Amino acid sequence: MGFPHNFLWGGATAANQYEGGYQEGGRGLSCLDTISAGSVNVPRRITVRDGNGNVRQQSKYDSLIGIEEALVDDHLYYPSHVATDFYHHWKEDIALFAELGLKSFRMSISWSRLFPNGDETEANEEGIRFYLNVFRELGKYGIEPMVTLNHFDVPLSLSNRMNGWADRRMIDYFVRFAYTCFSRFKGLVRYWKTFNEINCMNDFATTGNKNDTLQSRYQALHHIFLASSKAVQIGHAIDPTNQIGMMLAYWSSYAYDCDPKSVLKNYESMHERQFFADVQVRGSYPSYIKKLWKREQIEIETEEGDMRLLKEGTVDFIGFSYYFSQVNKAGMDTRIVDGKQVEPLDNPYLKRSDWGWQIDPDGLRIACNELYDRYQVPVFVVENGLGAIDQIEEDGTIRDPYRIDYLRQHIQALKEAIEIDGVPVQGYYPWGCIDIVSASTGEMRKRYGMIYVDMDDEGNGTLERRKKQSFDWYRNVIATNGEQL
Ligand code: BGP
Repeated sequence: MGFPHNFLWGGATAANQYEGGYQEGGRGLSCLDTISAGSVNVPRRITVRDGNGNVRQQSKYDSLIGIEEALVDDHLYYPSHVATDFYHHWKEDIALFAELGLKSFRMSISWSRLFPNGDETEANEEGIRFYLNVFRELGKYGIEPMVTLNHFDVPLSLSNRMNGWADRRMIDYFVRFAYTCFSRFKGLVRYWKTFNEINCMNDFATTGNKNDTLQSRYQALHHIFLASSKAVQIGHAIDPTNQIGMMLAYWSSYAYDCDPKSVLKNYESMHERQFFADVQVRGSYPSYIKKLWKREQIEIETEEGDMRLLKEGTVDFIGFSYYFSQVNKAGMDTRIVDGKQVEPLDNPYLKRSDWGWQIDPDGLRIACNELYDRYQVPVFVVENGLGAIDQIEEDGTIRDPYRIDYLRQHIQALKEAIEIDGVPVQGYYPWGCIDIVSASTGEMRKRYGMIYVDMDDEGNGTLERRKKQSFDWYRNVIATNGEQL
């Protein structure tokens, strides 16, 4: 009963939102380094040089066609540059994770820290040393690293020179990067994921592709799928004990009413998520996507051996993020963009977070079941949490009962997925176990952590770390293996 004895109680982060040190240790720029902050209502902006040589900022939703390059303007503030500075605080932070009792810690590797321009033949040794230090320090405390090779983090040079993942040469560059990680960190890391939220990799920020046609997006995705499959094969060959997974942004979705048209719409909306796992777990392109390509006159350029590679390079597990659920109604455009529905439709049974995300713990249990029923591989919840504004009280404490409530209800739902439904969930990683920059808005005030970091939305702050009330609560959850929530 309850959680298995070897359950991985974790915490999750990503280099582009946490690491900082953007110009230190020989690191090159990544696409995200060119994107400044926004807010819940104002989209983040990219700094670009256009065909006439003018430097300006534009919304990340505007077309980048005709843009010569994306760049960094030294007068502007970019949240990824310092982020919450894991680069200089790793020892202190890992000690705090150990005190919290984490069994596992999820982080990502900055591609441009190991390969500053993305296509060098030798890795940057200073970058390798940084991650070796981190993994050894985690090992010292018995904390198992869960490493995402690529969390929305493409070297800028590859975007400016060859349009990122739209170019097939990216496969070889990524495979060299993956090979370097598997071989240099062998024995220190056993759990890997190839690409974060692969179903969200559809814009410049996440792929380096400045061409936003559907044709180009699916072509880039084909390259990403192949790169992932090759990385899985290489990772298994280097160390057969490696567990290498995919990572999906998941949300449960419901038909708003029993109008069969709404039910059908909901069913179709599930394909938008399943497509990615169908390729990465089952190993081939599903029929509904081939039909969609036909309708949209999309022709994917492939080479001989591509389909075999997809079949042979399937993943060992599914990691997924889960924050909210969604409802679909016939006749309404209910797509999800940056965590928000295009036409927000309230589910009358649920409340929304301050950032409009519909809170739904039972949806997590449903998600676990949907994924395991269809794919029959172990699942890991590698992101879950509540983005909220925290206040420091006069006595210096930070009380975050709202975050505790959210986590408690979701862990309870997870327990039911394991205990009642028999889903082999192997780990749970609250997102941003320490405060980090928000991906969608670039804000600091949208905090997820159990450890507060003194930093504001303009990049001012001492970076001092401070435990929140949720720190003690989660420590007890881990210590009792989820018995005391
Ligand atoms: C996921 C990403 C993370 C993360 C999280 C929370 O989409 O994998 O990088 O940030 O969502 O989103 P946000 O930071 O926008 O609140």
